[in-house]
Amino acid sequence: MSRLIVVSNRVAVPKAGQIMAGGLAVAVNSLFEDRPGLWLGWSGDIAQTAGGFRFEERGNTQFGLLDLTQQDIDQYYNGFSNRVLWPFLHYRADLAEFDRPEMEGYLRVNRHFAENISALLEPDDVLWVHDYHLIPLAKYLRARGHKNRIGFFLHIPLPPVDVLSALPDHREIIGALAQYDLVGFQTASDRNNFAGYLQSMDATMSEDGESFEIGGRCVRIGAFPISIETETFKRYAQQAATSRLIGEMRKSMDNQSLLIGVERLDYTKGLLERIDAFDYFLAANPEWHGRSTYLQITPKSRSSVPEYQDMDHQLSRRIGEINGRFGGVAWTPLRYVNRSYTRPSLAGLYRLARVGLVTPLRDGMNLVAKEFVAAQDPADPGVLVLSRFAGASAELGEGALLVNPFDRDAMATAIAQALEMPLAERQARLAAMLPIVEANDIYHWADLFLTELSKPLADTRSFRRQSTIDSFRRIALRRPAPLSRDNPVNQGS
Ligand code: GDG
Repeated sequence: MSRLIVVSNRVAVPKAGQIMAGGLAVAVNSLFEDRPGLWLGWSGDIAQTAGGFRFEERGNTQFGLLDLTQQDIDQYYNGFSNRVLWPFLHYRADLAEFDRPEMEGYLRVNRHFAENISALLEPDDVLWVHDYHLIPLAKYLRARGHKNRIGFFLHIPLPPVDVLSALPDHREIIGALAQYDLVGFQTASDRNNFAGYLQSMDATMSEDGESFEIGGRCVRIGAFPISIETETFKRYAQQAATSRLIGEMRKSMDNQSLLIGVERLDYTKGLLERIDAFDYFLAANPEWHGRSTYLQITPKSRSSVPEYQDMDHQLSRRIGEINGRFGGVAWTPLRYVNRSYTRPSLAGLYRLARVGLVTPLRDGMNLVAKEFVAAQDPADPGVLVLSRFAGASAELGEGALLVNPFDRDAMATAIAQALEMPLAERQARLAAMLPIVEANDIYHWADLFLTELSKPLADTRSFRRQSTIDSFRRIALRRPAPLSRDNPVNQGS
């Protein structure tokens, strides 16, 4: 069997006795149980000169870690990846701080990755590259003559061509995705945005609309909604009932209804907007004073970036105002916690909650939404209040209370509706969501992507150029089909 090489910006090497970090790490390790493989990425360390890979082994998995220089980190990671691509791809071109030397640094680090990977590559290795930090990697590997099967998965959204075309040098960055054999997105909408982008670059399209020919290469695109370790999460949530942390939390709640939010401090997550909505909710619903508590868990992230520091200050100030205005000696409406909890503890807290608040302004998928669903007790489930701009809404829209995170009044109303929702409706809503998260777990997701990546490429002789109007009509007319092993990609086909 051919070797699988996973490449991502950071690599999660588990420490002895540590619970696996979750998500991608769990999926990758499970893939390596069946086939030989390597996981490559930045070590997280800073060196005087950018180095080559050093290897470590844990169980079945071999990790290749590469150091970067301070300049690399400033330009490639903090600069172009986090200050340009992150806001742009989350539809926030207004927040991007484009700087050409930083873009050059981004390309340089990608070339450095490619040089070092090139030295390891066997002709039948299959590569799976992850996320926006490494978009041009395939281009540099192709330039070195590698014809390997290479797939890419974008964990964050992809906006429409109008937004993408405002990114300076977008052809060099976004256009480089066409060097992969398969590009996977979180939702059909992201996928369709990329189809629109390729067509704006005069690509020709296959009859089925799944593959494109551009610059003499064929690229296939598809939607592969990422998921979680559903069964593990369910088990954690059930077992947490007896844990000390959950016991203490329950005691401190004194029969109040718990609302919970869990996310990194990031402007895309809509935290300030949600806190405002909670303010509106408290103002409009005095009967819930003393009967509900909102717990917001927000481990700090990217704290060296000034925008994130500002957001932290604003958030702390708003929360202080709300607690000062509505709280009393025996009741704090909003508990704000900046530390990280273990996944079993998070699962227990989700299960304790009557309402899960997941209201990003824009999000690739949002795994918290799926974790909240998996953690619920079907006999007495909580309600998921979910932003329509989270990728997860494409799958969970039937059962969640969908909200527009820019509409504070409507969010406040949804919070009240969730708190007051009768048991039968809560159960029906969970029943609409849980089977989806059970059927498409993280293992299924990885399997679907790799199965698709191993398929033969389409024959480009039948491809034709379509007017943008024609192709958008075709894409818009597609009906979502249920996700299954037989129909792995293109929920919109
Ligand atoms: C990117 C995309 C996409 C949070 N606090 C703690 C903790 N977490 C865990 C959550 C969840 C994960 O972090 C966050 O995942 P999200 O999907 O919500 O968001 P991003 O970090 O922005 O991830 C996103 C994802 O990639 C996957 O493709 O869904 O759209 O932006 O698992 O539980 N985990 C622990 N303690 C915490 O305090 N252990």
